[in-house]
Amino acid sequence: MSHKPKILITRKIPAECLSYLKEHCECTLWEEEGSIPRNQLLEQIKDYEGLLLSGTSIDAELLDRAPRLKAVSSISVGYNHFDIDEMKARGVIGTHTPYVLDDTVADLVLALMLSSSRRIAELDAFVKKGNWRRGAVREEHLFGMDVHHATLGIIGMGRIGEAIAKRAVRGFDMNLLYYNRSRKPDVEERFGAEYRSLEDLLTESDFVVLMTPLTPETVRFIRKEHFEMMKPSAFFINASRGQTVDEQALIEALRNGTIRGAGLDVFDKEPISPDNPLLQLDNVVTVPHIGSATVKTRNDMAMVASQNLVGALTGGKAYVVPELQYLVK
Ligand code: 8YV
Repeated sequence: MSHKPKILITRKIPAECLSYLKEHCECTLWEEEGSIPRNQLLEQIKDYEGLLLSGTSIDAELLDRAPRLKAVSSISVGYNHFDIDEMKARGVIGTHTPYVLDDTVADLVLALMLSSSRRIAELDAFVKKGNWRRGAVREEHLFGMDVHHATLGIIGMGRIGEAIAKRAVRGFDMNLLYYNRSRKPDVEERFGAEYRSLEDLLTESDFVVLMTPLTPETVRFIRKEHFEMMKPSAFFINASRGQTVDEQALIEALRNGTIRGAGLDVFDKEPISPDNPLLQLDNVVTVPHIGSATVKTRNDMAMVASQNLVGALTGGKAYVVPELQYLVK
């Protein structure tokens, strides 16, 4: 019988993913709530060739204790928790789950745009507190801002950016601007998107959506001076990673009216601290990093991640992260 690689599954996954993995691998499963605690992972990792996880840091400390490790499969599209240089140094393959979550994350971004500009969360609380009195809705201080026909600026025109563009242009007749490391002629053609410098995008947009991956180049990418370039009527939406923004600068901009509001799925520290000042602001809509969190998409991500792990360990197909693809070629 051929050798079955030993893998550690560090969090619960759907039953069909587990049975698929069991066909191909010798599986050890963390069955308690949440992910395996780091100290236990560090203790156990030495025996395993493969690791299935989400969000756990793959760094020198862990890799030093993992002499057999060949592949790490993350149930996420973002892979900022992979220390790419350390993985390269040891030839450890890292995989992620692109494509399956694009539409789900794009839906959430539209929800954040609508919710912040039409003040859904704030006015939901208003109604539930019993504050809705006759005539209240004629009062301008309760009015919101339109999404349709407004100008949307997307920073980071990857696959998710494109899915947002499609909804914004085809569904809401928005004008589309984008900033990206490289021009995207097909996006310009399909959605009438216009390329802008970061500064011009910030100055012209009614909604600014940050959709860039977190890399050493994008840490604190949006700072005080950038909020100051935005319109006082503009909304800032972030569903990428919290560390791409200077959160303190965002808080100031929201407090002093530099911008009108924000819709946030991601935060500098997650879970967010209950005393974070963002949670005191009426002009911020917050959700707990649920961009990809629908039943179908999370199941699909877990299955893609399971297939990636088997593929990476057996020389089959896998979505290896771009920086490490040379390891499998
Ligand atoms: C993940 C995400 O599910 O895919 C990503 O990069 O941010 C989410 O969709 C989350 O990181 C938990 O794994």
